Formats: sequence, C-alpha cells, structure tokens
Amino acid sequence: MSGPPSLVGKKYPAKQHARTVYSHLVHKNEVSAKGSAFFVSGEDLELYLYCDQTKPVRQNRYFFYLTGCDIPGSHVLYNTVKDHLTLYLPDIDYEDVMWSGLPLSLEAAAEKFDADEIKYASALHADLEEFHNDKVTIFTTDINKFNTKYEGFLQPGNKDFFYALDESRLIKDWYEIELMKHAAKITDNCHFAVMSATPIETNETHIHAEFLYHALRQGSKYQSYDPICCAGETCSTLHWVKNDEEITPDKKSVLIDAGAEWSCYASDVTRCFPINGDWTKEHLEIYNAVLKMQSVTKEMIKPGASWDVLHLTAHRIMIEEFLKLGIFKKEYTVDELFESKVSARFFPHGLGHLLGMDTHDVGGYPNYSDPDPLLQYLRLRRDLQAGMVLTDEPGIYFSPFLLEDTLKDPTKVKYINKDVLDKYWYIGGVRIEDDILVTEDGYENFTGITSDPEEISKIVRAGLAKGKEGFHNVV
Ligand SMILES: [Mn+2]
Repeated sequence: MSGPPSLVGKKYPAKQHARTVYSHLVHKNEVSAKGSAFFVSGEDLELYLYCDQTKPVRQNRYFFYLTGCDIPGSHVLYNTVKDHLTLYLPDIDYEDVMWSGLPLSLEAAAEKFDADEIKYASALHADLEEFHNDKVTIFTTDINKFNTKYEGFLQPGNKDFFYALDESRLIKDWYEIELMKHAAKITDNCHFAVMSATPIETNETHIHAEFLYHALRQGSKYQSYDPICCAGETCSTLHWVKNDEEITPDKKSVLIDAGAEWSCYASDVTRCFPINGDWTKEHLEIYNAVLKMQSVTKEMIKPGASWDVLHLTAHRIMIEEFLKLGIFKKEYTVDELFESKVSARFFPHGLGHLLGMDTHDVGGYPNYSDPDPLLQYLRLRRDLQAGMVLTDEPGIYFSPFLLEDTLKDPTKVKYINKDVLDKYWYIGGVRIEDDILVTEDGYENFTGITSDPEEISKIVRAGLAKGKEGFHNVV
C-alpha cells in the first residue's frame, strides 16, 4: 500500500542522515571522527528453533536511519572522507527464489534507496578489509550475530558514535515528519473505529482486534508497541497488555493506548471513553482533570522549554483538581501537597517521551535512579528543540497496588479523604496522549482523533445506535 502522497518519487534521506551523524561526531570528538567510517548491520531472517518458519523481523533502527532499507540481511558502510554511502544487499539465494520470488535487483535498489552505491553482501569483506588496511576506524554500534565475521575490522560500542546517532535521530527532518504524520493518521482512524464499535466490543480483546484490523486495512502491518486495551479497573495498570478481560456492565470506562507504525516510524496515542456513551460523574471529573493537564502543558511546548517544568506543571494541575474534587483535603495548600510528593502515586509516569522510530525514542536521557519520585520515570530530561517529536500524555490512576503504601503511610494518607477517594476506584485510570512536533514557534499536533468528551460521547452513541448488526463481524 502506498504511503503519503507527499513522498511519491522521493527517497528516504539516508545520505543526509549519515552526514548529520558525522557532524555530531566531529562536534563531540574531532580526533576520532576524522577519517572514520560507519558500519551498521541490519536485522536478518532467523528460524525458530526446530522449525523452518522465520521469526518476525523488526529492522534495526540505526541501520534504517542510515539507509531507509527494510530488507533483511543488509548492511551499510559510510566513508566519511569521501562522503560515500554503500548499501549492501543480501546475496541472491537461488534456492530461495522459488519460495520467495526474485529479490530487488541492484538497479531497482539504486532507484529506491538514497545510496551512492549498491552492492551485494559478498563484496563486504574485501571493502572492510581495504578500509582496515588504510587504518580507517570503522565505528559500529555492536558486534552481533549478523556481523561477527567482520569483527576484526570493527570498533563497536563507541559512546561518541552512539551520541552522534542519537542526537541525529532526535531531530526529525521533513521526510521523517511525513512518515510520522502518516502513522498518526492511520492511528486516528483506528481509534475512531474502536470508539465507534462498542456493540461488538464485549471483551478487551475485541478492542484490540478492532484496532489491528483497521491498521492493517490501511497498510500498517506492525504496531509501534503492544496495544494496551483496558476496561474498568484494568485501566489502572499502565502497560496492561493481557487485553483479555470481559467488559461486564459494571465496567464504565475504556482506555486504549495503541499506535500503528508506518515504514519503521511510530505513533503512540491514548484515548478513553465511556463504554455506553454516557460519562459517569467521576469518570468525567477525572477525564477533565487529565485533559486540563494536557491542554495546559501542550500550550507550553516550544523550543527552549524544560520538559521537567512541564511535567511538574501537570502535577500541580492534578493537585489543584484533586483539591476541588475533595480527594485531597482542603486544609492543605497546593505547595504543601506538591512538596509532599503524594501526587506521584496517582500520576506515576512521565508526562511524555520522545517518539520516532522507537516508541520511547533515543536521546531522552531518563534518570530512573532520580531520588525525586515525581521525576523518576520521566523519559525526557532535556529542553525542547524544534524538530523533536514527543508525546504529551498525562494520566491519573486509582491503582490499589500503587496506592497501597500511600494509604498505609500516615505522613501521606493525612492528605487524602479516603471516603471521597473510594468513589473513584472503579474508573481504574484515565490517560490522554497525543503525538506532537516541536516547531520553531510552538508545536504541531499530529494526532487528530478528538479528545473532547462531548465529541467522544457522540461517536460512541452513534456506534451504539447501529447495533451489533451494523458491523461486519463474522464471529
Ligand atoms: Mn506513550
């Protein structure tokens, strides 16, 4: 299936990516950068043990960044002195052509990929040896099962090389942005489908199925991550992927966190809705609190903004809303509650993370051993720059597991009205997540599926009105 029309006739800018990596490497360590080469092996097909079937292949992201090539068994070599990029495709296995068809010819590959030269992998040993004999340092990410035979020529694991790769991947170019917008658009349609199909969603699995079906119909074969499909109390588990509980009538809330992938680029979107179209009082109160956390922080997104500050702002808004709802006792001020860290167990994860080829993309420098519980799980710990893509995804959860210690700790429980809190457990949790590009003067939201609670109600009700017969479902 074809991708975004804006990319027709255009090549993934692999050569420019290689140059960008080099410029970051020079900036970091001029001495080791000079006269170096870069080498990365892509993933290859592998068989399951005692079986002639191949495992699914997820292309190596560093390799894809330097090639735009998803063919298993390929490698890339970039000569920084000559600014020459060579893509090595797997040698033709004539035995396999009967089963798999003819592979891409070198000529067709030259049309498709942004490389100076395309060769077969059989030429690789001699090329690496020549570089090696010329005393060229060939940086690579790692020695793995796909490149062990070249180990003697390669310098794996260099920190400056990783730094250069990650800093390059951090800032998305126009081509990557188009891929990500396309992934986001597919995901919008999938979320719309899920919200519209509650008559045929009587188990969390059905939510999962509805999402995957609509992603695949749009040509997205892979998900950026395992979809998280929850109803009722399972919404309180941040990465609930069992997705197999019945959606019984006592469950009012649905949370789905899922994102389709397009050409190795991710989307990552969460939406919540009331299963029967009507928000319960408590569900809507929490939903609106999370929506406010998101809308306020979203407006703060611009180059130079500190993500720590945005994250902590979201905590303050949550505290204000909990005071209004009476979940936190009114005799305490926002500052006191903020300093007490009591909000950490209701909003335990970070406000968002970088997004790119990986769902939790490289370059965020999280500090999981940060002693501050408010910041411990924040996956993006740097100031924003134009060209970054990130998620803005505040959440509020009522997790018996997470809150057990808090409710036993006299220094924490004193802030909480337990009677009021008890009214909210059944919701499980609410998270709202959009994919956002930092622009020169602010931001652009890639995510188009509505998060307005009234609009969501309308979509769910319109689906309900169609009844079970209104949907194509054989089983
Ligand atoms: Mn996310």
